[in-house]
Amino acid sequence: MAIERTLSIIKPDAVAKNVIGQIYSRFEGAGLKIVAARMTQLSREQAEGFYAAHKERGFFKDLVDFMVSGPVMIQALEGENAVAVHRDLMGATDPKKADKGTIRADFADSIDANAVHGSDAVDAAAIEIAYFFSK
Ligand code: RTP
Ligand code: MG
Repeated sequence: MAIERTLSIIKPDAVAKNVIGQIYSRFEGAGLKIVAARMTQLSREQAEGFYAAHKERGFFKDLVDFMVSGPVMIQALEGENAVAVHRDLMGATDPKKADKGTIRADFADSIDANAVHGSDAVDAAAIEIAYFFSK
């Protein structure tokens, strides 16, 4: 089994709902270790840069507007198969389609306000972790 790192963001909706601790408990319960963490308010430039891969998508402006709408909690998580373990904890992008018991099913309201971000691959995770944290 590979020890991986992944980048997690608790988005403004979930921070506003005061469920950071409940989400952290799920990470810890799944064997993911929080190896770096920072609460911050993203600037538009930071949010646009972070989601640059989605720049041409119709939802890009809504996504950036949402990500700068309030503070976010950003963390790097480490553990066996961390990328996939974290994606499984998150559930599907659209909370209406997310499995019961996932973070998005339990805490998210819509495909825009969907509680959490998680890297989708190990190489993307390395880039995303470096975007927010120094070595
Ligand atoms: P994330 O990057 O935030 O972890 O989410 P994801 O991988 O599950 O979804 P992704 O395709 O990377 O999309 C990034 C975020 O954009 C919003 N989105 N809106 N209206 C739409 O069709 C739509 N599709 C995606 C979501 O908030 C999603 O988390
Ligand atoms: Mg994504």
